[in-house]
Amino acid sequence: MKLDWDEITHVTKADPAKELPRDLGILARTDAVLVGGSDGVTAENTLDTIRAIKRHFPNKPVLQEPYSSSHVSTDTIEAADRLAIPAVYNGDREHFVGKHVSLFTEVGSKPEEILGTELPVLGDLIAAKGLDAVSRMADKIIGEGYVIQNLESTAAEVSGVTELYSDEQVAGAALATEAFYGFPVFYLEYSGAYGGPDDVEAAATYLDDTVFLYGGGIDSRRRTREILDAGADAVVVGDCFHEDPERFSETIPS
Ligand code: 1GP
Repeated sequence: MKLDWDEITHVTKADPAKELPRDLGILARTDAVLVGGSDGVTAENTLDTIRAIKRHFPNKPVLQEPYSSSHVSTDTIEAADRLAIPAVYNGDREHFVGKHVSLFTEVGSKPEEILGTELPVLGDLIAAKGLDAVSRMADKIIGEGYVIQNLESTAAEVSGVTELYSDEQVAGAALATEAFYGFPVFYLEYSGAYGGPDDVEAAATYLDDTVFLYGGGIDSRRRTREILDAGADAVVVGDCFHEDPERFSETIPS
């Protein structure tokens, strides 16, 4: 499926470890769904979540956002339209370099060298479907330059984030994404807290070709508007989707 970011201003983050709202119809007006979480996520619950959403909305873009290779299986790769993989600027080395080199080492290796490694899922995929499947998978991967700005969040804990960036550093990370690393997405993550427009504005100054996602504490149309007006391309809404479907609907820009 072609992903047209110009059409996307509202993204829902569905956490596979949490129960989905009973009426998935509330997703009708969100533009895309990211499936991922930091705690209790497995390839199985991820697959269930992706499939449940696709059953209701076959044409809505659904991206898997795995934090660990254990969240990924041949089935999740096939079911999701993209794999969005965070590279956390203010995390530990494992979350900016280590994981990704491991992943692509496997993707680029020959099947017989992969089978039996600690990421058997990819080995199985390659053995079953050949190297074409590997290149199809590589095509599905998009990198997200990620800054996590809430030290209390599980995302910060699992990514080894111990310090917040200043507005200037957030802007620097945005500029590095656009001008140096070339990730298609820059994601400013306040997970569970509302960060306000200041560092959104600072980052937006430097983002032209890069899609700019903001996530954290969006629970009203006013906040959605404030973040979009500050220069983000889209808001990502997580907690509200699982906890308060009515409020969730109010976060969608009219
Ligand atoms: C979390 O950015 C998302 O990864 C959304 O944050 O849960 O605070 O809405 P909330």
